[in-house]
Amino acid sequence: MATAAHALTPLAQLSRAVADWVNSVRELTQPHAIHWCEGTDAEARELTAQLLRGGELKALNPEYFPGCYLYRSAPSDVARVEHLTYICTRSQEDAGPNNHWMDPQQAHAKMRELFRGCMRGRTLYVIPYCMGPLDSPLARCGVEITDSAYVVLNMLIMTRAGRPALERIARDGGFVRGLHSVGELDPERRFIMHFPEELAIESFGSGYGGNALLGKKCHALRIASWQARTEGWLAEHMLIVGLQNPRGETHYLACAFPSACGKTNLAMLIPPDSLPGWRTFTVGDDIAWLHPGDDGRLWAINPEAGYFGVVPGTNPETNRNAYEMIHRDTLFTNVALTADSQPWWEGLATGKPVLDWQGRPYDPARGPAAHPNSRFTVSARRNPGYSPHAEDARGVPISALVFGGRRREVAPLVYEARDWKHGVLVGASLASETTAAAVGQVGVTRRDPMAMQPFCGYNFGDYWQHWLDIGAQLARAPRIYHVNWFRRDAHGKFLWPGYGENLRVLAWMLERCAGDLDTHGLKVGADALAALLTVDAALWRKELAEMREYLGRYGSRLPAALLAELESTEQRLA
Ligand code: OXD
Ligand code: MN
Repeated sequence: MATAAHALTPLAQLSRAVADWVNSVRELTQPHAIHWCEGTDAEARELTAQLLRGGELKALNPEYFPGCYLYRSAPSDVARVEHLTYICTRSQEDAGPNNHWMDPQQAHAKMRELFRGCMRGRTLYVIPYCMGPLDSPLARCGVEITDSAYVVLNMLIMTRAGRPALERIARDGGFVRGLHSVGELDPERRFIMHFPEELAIESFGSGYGGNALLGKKCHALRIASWQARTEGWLAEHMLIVGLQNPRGETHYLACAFPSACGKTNLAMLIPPDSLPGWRTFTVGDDIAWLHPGDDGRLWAINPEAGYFGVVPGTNPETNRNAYEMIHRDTLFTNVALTADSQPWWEGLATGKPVLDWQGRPYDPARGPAAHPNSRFTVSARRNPGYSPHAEDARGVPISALVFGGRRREVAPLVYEARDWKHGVLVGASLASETTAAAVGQVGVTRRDPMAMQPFCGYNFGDYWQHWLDIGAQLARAPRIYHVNWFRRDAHGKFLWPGYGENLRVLAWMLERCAGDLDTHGLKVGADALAALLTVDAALWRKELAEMREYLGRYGSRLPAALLAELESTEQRLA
């Protein structure tokens, strides 16, 4: 940096609004010190050293994993907690049947009691951050206050955090206020509250991922979805990937899948040898902010700057780029360890765990060595496939939107929606088997419209209407598809190889006018392919009946156009 540190305005003086808020939080929480995050590498090194001294971080084998650390969360704090996550709007109807709701005054009162004095003896960290490229008009800023240095380290990777973000806040004025404390990590005193009308988040009692890194799910999805409706855009649980065909043309796809259904792998997909001439580029792996452009197309930015990915299953075959990326400058949470301090997880062909994710001698009788929801946090810039347009201020133009769930049956490998309106119905019909990303039973099928069930900050009825309104503005709307990589045969075996081969399906979408799915060199039998593409009319009639029942829950908030779309689909199937 050209400017000497002493010449810089102290962070606490950059924005009056932020400083006033920090002061009021200081009075409430009573920390012994306040640290304003500059966002420099030196600061990250200092915080890392401090956590190493305190034993909260463990350095991994520097020969094979330079700059990598292991963090172990409390065993009762390993996933998002949807049952403790609330949307606090003045009217319960605005939160909708898709959210847990609490009256904002009651929620503030409850949280005030939890936060009162909770940072005694601790440091209060102020993290100004920007979601999206710092110079992008589509980006939005926030400030997270937390008492966890581990959270700070994650936020420094996952967002554009520090002085430049605070400078932007000082210029723009508005920011999302996120207050977080790990509290006592007591599941009985854990709440993740959102106040969309106030652009505020209050999270207490968890230090884990989406509950604590407030820029991610809390801000970039729940609060942003509300903000997006007010401002005329969409905040979605979607990866963004660029595909370059052998003719050298690049198209971008945004794909919505529920948690732990392979978004990170798809975002970093490497073309199989059987599809020569194709290249792929990652723009984002989890969240897309989509804006109608002046040219009638839909443009997308990735609000995040890093990946908070599920570790188990990551290997050179499933995701070579992620596998290589996480060998340097990566924060691991809840993985196992080998005898020579290398991280270990299920799905690795080499190495042997000696300590499990809780630091106990590994005993297979106690379950997997790495927690199924163990994570890596790594900067997007370390991705060898990072798109040269990922930092473009106006984003990238989207040619197709893809919805997908984890379904053993019903949903075929791929189908295309007839138009935008039908596509909204397809997205609204998304259902998927639950995974370890959230606390609760794994493997039960649940409705997960647009993969946003845990993340939409308002009534789904209003949200679908907003989708319909956005579509009406787009002269060149993306086509909409549905995929299912997870269909199984009668013996429970996956029918589709997935991973790199998924490119065939994406390529088909982009080249659809030109012909059939390219199956050249694909090791999938004709019968399996037929099974993958079947639409069983009886199963579908059942599916539509369930869908009608589900949509009915939204009562008067359900857009009439969506119901009409369902009815015409029913008629086509009859
Ligand atoms: C995530 C999730 O962590 O969706 O991305 O749970
Ligand atoms: Mn996600």
